[in-house]
Amino acid sequence: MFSFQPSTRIRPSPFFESAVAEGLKTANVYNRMIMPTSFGDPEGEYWRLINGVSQWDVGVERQVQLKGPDAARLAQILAVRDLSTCKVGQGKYVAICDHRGTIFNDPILLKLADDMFWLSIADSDVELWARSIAAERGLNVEICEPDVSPMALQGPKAEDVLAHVLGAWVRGLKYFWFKETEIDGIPVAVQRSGWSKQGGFEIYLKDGSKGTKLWNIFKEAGQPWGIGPGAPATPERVESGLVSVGGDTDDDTNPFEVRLEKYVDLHVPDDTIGVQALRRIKAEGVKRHQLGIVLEGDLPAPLGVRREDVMLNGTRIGMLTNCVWSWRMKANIGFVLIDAAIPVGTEVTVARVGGPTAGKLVDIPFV
Ligand code: THG
Repeated sequence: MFSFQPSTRIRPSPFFESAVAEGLKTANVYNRMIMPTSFGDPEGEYWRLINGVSQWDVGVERQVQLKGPDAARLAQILAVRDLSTCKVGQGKYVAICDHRGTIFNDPILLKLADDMFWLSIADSDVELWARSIAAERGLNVEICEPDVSPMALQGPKAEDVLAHVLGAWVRGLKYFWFKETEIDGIPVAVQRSGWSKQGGFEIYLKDGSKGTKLWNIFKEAGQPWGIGPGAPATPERVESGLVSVGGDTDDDTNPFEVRLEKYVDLHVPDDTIGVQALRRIKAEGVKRHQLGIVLEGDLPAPLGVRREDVMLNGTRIGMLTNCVWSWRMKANIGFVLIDAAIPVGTEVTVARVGGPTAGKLVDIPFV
């Protein structure tokens, strides 16, 4: 019997005990934290997200807080998206690139005040990066990880549950906008967001000692709508075309290659990290693109721990970066990152662990 070795290096979220109480069966590591991934019924959890409401411990979406006179300047130096029009109370999806234009994180940026931001990060150390950049550029800004942990309610019924707990005002919240409030005395920020395309909200808990209490408030309030535990669902996010930076990208991937061009503003100031490289890349032409693939075969054959080669007429044209069984499409689907000259509709072969498998390139999103 295998069990987990407790460690100060791998942090459970404030909702972890609730996830265990709900029957947590599998988990992963993300941002050096435990990320719940399944409660034993992946298909049931998938349909609950598509048709109902699912409750997720996404405390692994750690926050990096920028505060002080130069906070807005630092945010714009870190993100290759024009933030000049971002209002207090608004969130924006941003790409963070290195000096070569390689994307290594894609946070949601929340503007809490003119001099205070949170970066709700994907899986890499943005706090370390932000501290280094701020020091090197002599900026007057304090960088820390606040005591803030997101929990998500996702699915078409999420809004009803939230309105029941908080009031009808949540129905008027615009995409990525948020409001700071309290739930039964628990301080939170509530945002219309979440890593699915089924609609929903994230509740950013601002007091880590109240995780179980907050979880149970929504667990109980959601009973009439059939709420149950879940987690960011790979089949849904692949069908919907959401990118997983670090999963679907490698150490050389720029935002253009993975369909994030609309979140890149090449006119941001020259001191934004990566923008000069991205202007060059854009002028020279992007060499790879991300497409969907539908594979032959009627049994689930998920990608293991390695990406697989995509072949055309015996030549490697790129890689399969994820693959998952889609219950709606009844096929293995995935994303490929391949030579930009190869178009949708092309029949390719993937060098799968189980043997060569035929597949057809398609547009994203799938559904
Ligand atoms: N919520 C919060 N933090 C997060 C995530 C989240 N941090 C990590 C990770 N997810 C960041 N990545 C994404 C990727 C995509 C989206 C959100 C966060 C997303 N994209 C929509 C799309 O691509 O269609 C909409 C983007 C837009 O149009 O502005 O939602 O989920 N707190």
